Amino acid sequence: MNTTLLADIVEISKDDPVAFTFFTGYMVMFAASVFFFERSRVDGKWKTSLLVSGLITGIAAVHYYYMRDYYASTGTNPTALRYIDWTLTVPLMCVEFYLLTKPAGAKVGLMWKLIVASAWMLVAGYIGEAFTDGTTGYSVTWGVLSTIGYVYILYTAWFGEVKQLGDASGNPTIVRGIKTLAWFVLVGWAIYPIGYMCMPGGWLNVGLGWNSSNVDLFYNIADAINKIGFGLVVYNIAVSDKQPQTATA
Ligand SMILES: *C/C=C(C)/C=C/C=C(C)/C=C/C1=C(C)CCCC1(C)C
Repeated sequence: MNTTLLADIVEISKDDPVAFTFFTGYMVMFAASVFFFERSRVDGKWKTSLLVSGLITGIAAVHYYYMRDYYASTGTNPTALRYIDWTLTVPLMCVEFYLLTKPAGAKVGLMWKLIVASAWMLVAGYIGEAFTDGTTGYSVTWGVLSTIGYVYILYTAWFGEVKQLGDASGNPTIVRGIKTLAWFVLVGWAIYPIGYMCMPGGWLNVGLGWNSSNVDLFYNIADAINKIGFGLVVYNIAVSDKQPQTATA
């Protein structure tokens, strides 16, 4: 197998919306990173959170750079690059939850539980995509296993430790911000399993005839919404928080 990266891009075909989203995705991730890295508008205690937001979109930008070329030259899903990107960026989103709840007493264990759940979700998803035999049984089994990790993060953000510590902070800006992030996890992250189900054997593939090129369409749109959206929520918390700097920051 040829793993070198990769031929020059000649053109984007006008009937290839997937290629279009790869190129746009790269550029918006890049632009968002510049925005988040410029941290002079926020208080000292929020600078780390903004840095992490910029790292999330920055890591994504680099992967999109390679994924768009991969897609443009092969026309196939850049599954490995996709999952390498997620394996780095989703744990960093878990770090954001930890940083937001740390002033209210979050322990580092909370961060690790979320990271382990996200790793579980992604490893199962990767096995489900990369090694699929095209059967529904295979696709659904690994999809369901992956969903266990997803539901754990969802629960923690909506009802569990993240929600409780947010409330305990007594800071309305943080309570509202965590609520918004929880909505992102519920609605924005739910786009990914929709993409997954377009894989051979997946329910949307079998049921509606959606195919592998839809996978990247869903993933690219979801990434832009979630990675930039998450960062903007954190940015918004940082600029609207009027509470004095805490000792833990
Ligand atoms: C920046 C990247 C993000 C936020 C990626 C999130 C990915 C998911 C929430 C993926 C979830 C999946 C399932 C819940 C089941 C099917 C397999 C996955 C991995 C697509």
